[in-house]
Amino acid sequence: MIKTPFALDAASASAQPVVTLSWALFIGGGLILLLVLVMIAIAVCGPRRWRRVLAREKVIIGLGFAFPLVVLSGLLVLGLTMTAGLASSKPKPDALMITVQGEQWWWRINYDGFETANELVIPVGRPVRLNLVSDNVIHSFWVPQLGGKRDMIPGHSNYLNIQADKAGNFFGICSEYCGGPHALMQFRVIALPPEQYTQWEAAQRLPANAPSGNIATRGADNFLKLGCGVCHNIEGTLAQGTSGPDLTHLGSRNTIGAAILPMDEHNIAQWTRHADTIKPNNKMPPYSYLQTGEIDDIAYYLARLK
Ligand code: HEC
Ligand SMILES: [Cu+2]
Repeated sequence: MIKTPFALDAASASAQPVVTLSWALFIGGGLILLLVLVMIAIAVCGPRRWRRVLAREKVIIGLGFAFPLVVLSGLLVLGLTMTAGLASSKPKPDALMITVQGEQWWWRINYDGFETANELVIPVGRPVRLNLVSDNVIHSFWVPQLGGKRDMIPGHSNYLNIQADKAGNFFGICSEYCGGPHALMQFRVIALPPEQYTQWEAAQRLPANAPSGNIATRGADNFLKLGCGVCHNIEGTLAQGTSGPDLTHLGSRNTIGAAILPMDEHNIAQWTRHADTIKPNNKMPPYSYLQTGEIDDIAYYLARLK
C-alpha cells in the first residue's frame, strides 16, 4: 500500500492556519487535560489540606467558570481570525480551472480539453480553481496538506481555490461517506514545477500512443474484444466508454484504483482479475475467468499508455 503523508505538514499558505490552529488546540487541550487529571487525583486521594483548598468557592468559580470562559472566548476569536481567509471562494486572476467530479468510488478530472482520473496534476505556485461536482451522491473533496475541503453535491457546483507552494505528491481522500468502498476513494494532488506541468499537459492532450510489438497489439485487441471499452475511453481507439476512468494515458499516472495501488503492469493485471476483492463492491466487474495470458497482454498494453 501507499504511504500516507502527515496531514499536518502544510504545503500551501491556506493550509498553514489550519495546522497552527490544530497544534494550538492539541497542546492547549493536552495541558488542560493534564491539569484536570491532577486535580481529580488530588480530590480523590490528595492530602486533606489540598482538598480543602480545591473545595473553596473562589477556586470553583475561578477554575470552573472564569477560566473556561476566557480560554474558550480566546479560542473563538483566534480561530475565526486565523481561518477568515479560507472561506473566500472568489476566483483569483490567472487561476487554472479544473472540474473534479465525485464518482462512486473514484474521481473524474476534467481539464479544458482532456480527461483523467484520480490524480489532480497542478503547477506549483499558480492558483487553481476547482469546480467540484457530482451526479450521484454527496462526496467531499479533501486534501489536508493543501488546506482544501469542500463537499461535492449532486446538481450543484461548489468552488474551491487551492495552491501548492512546493512540488510534491499530496494525499487526498473522500471525507463524506458515499457508500460501498468509500474509504478506498482516495486521490493524489501532484504539484509539478511549471515547465514540467506544461510538458505533462501537452502530453495529456495527445491521443493514446499506438502500441508497438506483438504483446501490446494483442493487449489492445483483447481490450476491445472483451468489452472494456464499453466503460473506458482510450482516446484515438474504438474504446469510448465514459462510465469508468479514462485510460488514455494510464501509464503516466502513479496509482490505480483511486490511488490505492501503485501503478505497474502487475497491479493492472491483478486489478483486472480481482477488482472485486481489491476494492469490494466497486463498479468494475472482475475478470477472474479469463486466461492469465489474456490479462497479462492487456496489462502490458495499458501500462505503456504514457
Ligand atoms: C462495467 C464497466 C467496466 C468495465 C466493463 C470495465 N471496467 Fe475497468 N473500471 C470501471 C470502473 C467503474 C473503474 C473505477 C473503479 C474504482 O476505482 O472504484 C475501473 C477501473 C479500472 C482501472 C483502474 C483505472 C484507474 O485509473 O484507477 C483499470 C486499469 C481498468 N479498470 C481496466 C479494465 C479492463 C482491462 C477491463 C476489461 C477487461 C475493464 N476495466 C472493464 C468500470 C469498468
Ligand atoms: Cu466518499
